[in-house]
This record gives sequence, structure tokens and C-alpha cells, in this order.
Amino acid sequence: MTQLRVVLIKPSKYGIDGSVERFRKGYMPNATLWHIASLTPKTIDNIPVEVHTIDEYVWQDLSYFQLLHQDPQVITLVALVGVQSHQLHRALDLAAYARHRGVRHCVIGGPHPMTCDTTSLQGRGVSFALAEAELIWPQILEDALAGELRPVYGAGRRWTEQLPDLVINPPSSADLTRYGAPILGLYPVRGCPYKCNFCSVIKISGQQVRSPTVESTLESLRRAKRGGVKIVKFVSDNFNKFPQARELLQAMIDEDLGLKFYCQCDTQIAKDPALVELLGKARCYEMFVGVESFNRKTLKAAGKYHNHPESYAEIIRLCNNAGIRPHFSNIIGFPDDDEQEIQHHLEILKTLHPRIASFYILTPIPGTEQYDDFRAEGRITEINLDRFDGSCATWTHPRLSRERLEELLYRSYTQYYGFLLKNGGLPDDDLRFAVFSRYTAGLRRHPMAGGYDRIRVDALPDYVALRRETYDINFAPLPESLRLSVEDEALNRRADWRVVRLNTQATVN
Ligand code: B12
Ligand code: SF4
Repeated sequence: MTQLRVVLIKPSKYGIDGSVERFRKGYMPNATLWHIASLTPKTIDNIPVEVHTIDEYVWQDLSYFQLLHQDPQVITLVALVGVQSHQLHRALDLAAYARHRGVRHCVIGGPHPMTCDTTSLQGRGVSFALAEAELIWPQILEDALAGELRPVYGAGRRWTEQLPDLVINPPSSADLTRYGAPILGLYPVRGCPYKCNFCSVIKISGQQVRSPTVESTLESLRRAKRGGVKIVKFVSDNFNKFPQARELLQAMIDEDLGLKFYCQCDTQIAKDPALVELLGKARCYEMFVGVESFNRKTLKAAGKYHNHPESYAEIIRLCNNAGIRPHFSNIIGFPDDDEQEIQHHLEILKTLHPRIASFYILTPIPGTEQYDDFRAEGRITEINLDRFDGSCATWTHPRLSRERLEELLYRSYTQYYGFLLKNGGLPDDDLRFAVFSRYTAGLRRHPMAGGYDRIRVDALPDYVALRRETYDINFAPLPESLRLSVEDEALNRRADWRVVRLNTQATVN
């Protein structure tokens, strides 16, 4: 009897030393894997479908490569999911490996192919998914069963108008042990009405805020709890722009689900003390906020008009009062930054004292407006997409050399966490994270790379010949950004600006 075997892989990336980044314990299960696994039916036309989920970051051996071969008893579909720009080479190599071992159906989807032109890589036996899985995954499964994938899916339309009420099945208990804690990533709302020029979120999920029903998210939470999950990470970018946030939080309180959770909010949360209080009551333990810079001029130049540095202290106050640890995400190396400015940034950060801080180097991520601008101005110097990961200098900064920028990134981590550790009084979890971040940054590794305790198993030289043979490249060319279709533009125009003012009085000045 025919059977469809779907192998979903979240590819890792090649590190600076060429090895595939793998960790003894992961930071959290990649949300895309379980999202797409949950979108996959158990049978199609009475044909059983078997799904495998591989998060490469946390596989310490290559046993999953056994799945990447043609088995005469089954039809195999290998899907590389959630592929970001710095993971493209790894995705291409895994697809090439599977093709080489006889797998006929391979597809690459996620942020990079959705937002960047992959034409030069197409038509070589590997398909590309240019739209949300909700729109095209059923067609891909059907085509695999019918015997042939198309070279490209979803070219005319990136986003679905209406998201289905998908209930997520959590990772198995064996899979959960691969992470620092039994965590699950959920995506209860997507899209962001703002237009920061360095951000690809609006290119991946659009400006209209869309969500499935609160009931389906609640059901995912109930299943997660039954499946042994203790912590949920809501990976939606602006939880405070979610019109049903209050309804969801109240239901979580009423049902006493007992799950701790993390969420991301924009800085306008400073004007919504009631929502912060409700988040705390619903057991939010960490709020990630993209503060990026303390310089209003820099923020305006980046299109991040809604960030007002004078409100950052209020976010910390509200979070601390609600028992939530504030996590400030910072970008260093904006075009106007210099060494003094970055040091000044750190000094202000120390005064504000968020319990968690993360730092990234400004990176022109392919697909974004900033990438297009920098490219047009000939400023991008890096040709290897593996380096577009927020930890490497990829463009010519007017005042800071490549080496200096990278030194300043790791110095920001060591200084800030050194300061927190010296001050003492950290709760256990914060203390562990502070020690880890300081130590990792000291080794010049990014603490947010995806896990703890790196291990080396395989490396780029094991795959380059196959890459060349399959795609005729050493490196994928730096891509053009993909333009939105008329339909996607129309959906963006329908972005409801009332959402921006929903909880707050957003000011654009
Ligand atoms: C959670 C998250 C992380 C976590 C990842 C944890 C983990 N284990 O997964 C952490 C904190 C580690 C992280 C780190 C980084 N991240 Co991050 N992250 C996110 C975030 C907030 C959510 C991703 C997610 O889970 N989405 C939910 C799933 C369900 O959505 P999805 O993957 O997009 O999948 C949908 C579609 O893409 C499509 N799809 C995806 N795969 C496939 C496959 C097929 C076959 C099909 C048909 C469709 C399809 O359908 C899916 C359902 O609609 C996104 C922002 C965002 N909202 O997308 C940024 C984002 C993905 N990160 C980004 C970046 C740049 C990084 C960093 C490099 C640095 C940084 N500046 O943040 C580091 C790199 C670390 C590393 N080594 O990888 C960028 C990627 C840009 C790009 N084009 O490559 C994003 C988009 C944010 C941004 N600033 O623009 N990140
Ligand atoms: S507010 Fe955040 S998610 Fe929205 S465009 Fe700006 S950086 Fe992207």
C-alpha cells in the first residue's frame, strides 16, 4: 500500500568555522516545524501520511539522514521549513543530498524564499514555496502523491486573508527533552502595522494583523499542557496589537492552565498598564521589547517612529510590578552610531536595568527596504548569506570597521551581563542566563544563536561538491527582494490603523 512520508526539517546554518551549528540543548523547539506538522492531515484520499519533525539545531548525530532516501515502499517528501536567509545554504545542501539519494520531492519554504528572488536556484529538481503554508501546503502534498512537484508554489500571493483555526500538536516528550525546558512556540497572531526599514516581519506576514480564533489557540494550549509542555513562547511580534489579547489572557486565567509564557510587545505597551497587569496575572514571565536604540533621530531614520526612548523606563517599571522580566532587544551599528554612541547606549541601559538584554549588529536582511537601499548604494560587502545572522558585520559602516563592530557586539554582552552579575541579587533563572550570556559572548559566540553547548558533527566541506553539482554555485547570489503582488499590496492597504491605536495613543511624529 502506498504511504506518504513527510520529512519536515528546520535547517541549521553554517557557523564561522564552517561547522553546522548544533547544540546539546536547544533554546526552544522551532515553532514552524510543529505548525506545519499540525497542518498535515493524517490521511489524504485514504493514503496514510507519516510525519517526521527534525530541528537540526538539536540533533547531535546524523541519524535523520536515513530518512533522506528513496524508499520503494513510500513516497517521500522532504520539506525544508522556516528557512531564513542565513539558513538558505544549509537548506539547499540538505535538499541536494536528498535528491542525490533518490528523493524526488524536495521543497524549500519560509522567510527567505517568501521575500527573496530564488529564480536562479529554481528548475534544478528542488521546489520553492513563496507563500504561507496555509495557502499552498495542501497542494504540495497532493502533487507529491500525484508524482510531481511544481518548481514554484505561491508565486502570485504570499498571504492568506483568513487564517484557519489550526490547533497545534505539541512535540513528543522525547523531542521536548532536546531543549533546555519543555517549551512550545505558538503563533496566535501575525502581521505588524508598522514599517521599520530593517525588519522582514512585515514582508513575511504583512501589515494587516491576522489571527485564528482565540478558541483554537486555547485548544493548542490545552494540548500543550496535556503533552507535558510547561512554558509557551508566543512568537507573534506584537502581542499588544492583537485585538483579542485580553480575551485570550482572561480565558487562560479562568481555565488556570498553569502554563508560563513569553511574549513580544512593541514599545507602545508603555501606555497600556492594564494589559501588562493582565499579562502578569496570566503568568507571562518575560516580555521581549524591540527598543533598538536610545537615539530618537536614529529610530526615526529607521522608520521606527513609535519608539520613544523616554518611555522605556516605564516599560521596565510596569513589567517589574507585574512580575514579568523585561527583555530589551538592542541594535548596534545603525548608520549614525559611533563608538561613543554605543558606549552611551550601554550606560543608559545599565541605568534602566532590564533583567535581560540582547544585542544584534544592524543587518540588511534580504527582502527588507534597508537591504534594497544599501544594495543600491553599493554598501553591502558580505557575499555569503550564512553571515546575515545579526552577529556579523555585512556592510560598510561609515565610522566603524567590520572587526570593531563585531568586537563591540560581544563587548556589549560581556559588559552588560558583567554589570548584572556584579550587582548581584539575580533570581536563579536570570543568574543562569547572565552567566551563560557572558561566557558565550566571551567566546565570541552569539548567546541567542539557538541553544546551549555547541557541538561539532558535520561541516561545509562535506557538502560543497554536491552544492556545486546541483546548483552550479559555491554561494547563492545575493538576491533581489521580491515585490508584493497586487493582491498582497491590497491586503496591506487594508491594515487596520485602529489596531495601532487599539491599546495606546500611538504617535507618528
Ligand atoms: C522565534 C524567532 C526566533 C527564535 C527562534 C527559535 C526557534 N527555535 O525557532 C530565536 C530567538 C532563536 C531567533 C533568532 C534569530 N532570528 Co528570529 N525570529 C523568530 C520569530 C519571532 C518567529 C518565527 C516563528 O516561529 N514563526 C512562526 C512560524 C509558524 O512562522 P514561519 O516560520 O514564518 O512559517 C510560516 C511561513 O514562513 C511559511 N513557511 C515556512 N516554512 C515553510 C515551508 C513550506 C514547505 C511552506 C509551504 C511554507 C512555509 O508558512 C508558515 C506558516 O504560515 C521571527 C519573526 C516572525 N514573526 O516571523 C523572527 C525571524 C524569523 N528571525 C529573524 C532573524 C534575523 C533572527 C536572527 C538571525 C537575528 C535576529 N536579528 O533576530 C537570529 C538567528 C538565530 C539563529 N541562529 O537562527 C528574521 C529572519 C529574516 C530572514 N529573512 O531571514 C525574522 C523574520 C525577524 C526579523 N527581524 O525580521 N528568532
Ligand atoms: S514594530 Fe517590530 S515587527 Fe513591526 S515593523 Fe517594526 S521591527 Fe518589525
